[in-house]
Amino acid sequence: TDKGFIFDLDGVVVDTARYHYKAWNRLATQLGFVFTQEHNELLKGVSRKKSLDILLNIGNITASEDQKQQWMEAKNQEYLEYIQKMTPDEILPNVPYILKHLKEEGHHIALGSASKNAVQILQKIMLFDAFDVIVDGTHVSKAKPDPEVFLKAAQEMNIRPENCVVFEDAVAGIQAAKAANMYAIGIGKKEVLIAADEVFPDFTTMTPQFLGAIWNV
Ligand code: B16
Ligand code: MG
Repeated sequence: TDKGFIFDLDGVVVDTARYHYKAWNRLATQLGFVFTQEHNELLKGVSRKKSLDILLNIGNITASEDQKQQWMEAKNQEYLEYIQKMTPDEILPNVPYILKHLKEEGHHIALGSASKNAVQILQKIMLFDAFDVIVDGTHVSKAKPDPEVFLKAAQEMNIRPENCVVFEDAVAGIQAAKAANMYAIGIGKKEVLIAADEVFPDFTTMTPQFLGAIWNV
């Protein structure tokens, strides 16, 4: 068909936010300040570099670019240790069913993630082959809320942006999807993802009927 479905990774396909949190939290502790779960919300969907800047801002810390690079590398090393241990059990509920359904309907399926570790994660959870196109943090120069990642995915699927649906858990990701002129489905809380066209708490309440009706309303 001429429809494309773009999935964010962290927070949509898997819950890696808790691993990001553990790794950032270790850094914050080393630097001598408290980094809460609420603070971690600000990092969702945001690039590694931007995440560090937000974290340092919370701790009121300034640092040289060299120092920041070192901290980012240390954080990522720890994060990689967590994701090495991931298994397909960590795929969020109903995601495989929705992917299978969309494929059976002949739709195009893409990954649109800010993460530079996306391919490794997909391999660990055995979902690498489920995506026709993968656009991640290694392919883009502008992070969400810039639409680059999603526009690139649409282009590679050869589908017009207005015929694409994006599944996103982050505010910055919903903004990126809307800036790309796509239909944005939020995964999370309505109060948080206010700019989304529709919000579901997770994939368990999303039906094939709903997805099929998006372009007929
Ligand atoms: P990495 P997504 C994003 O992935 C995460 O939500 C965000 O918390 C993280 O900082 C970013 O990836 C970069 O990740 O350090 O692995 O390159 O939600 O866009 O799939
Ligand atoms: Mg996300």
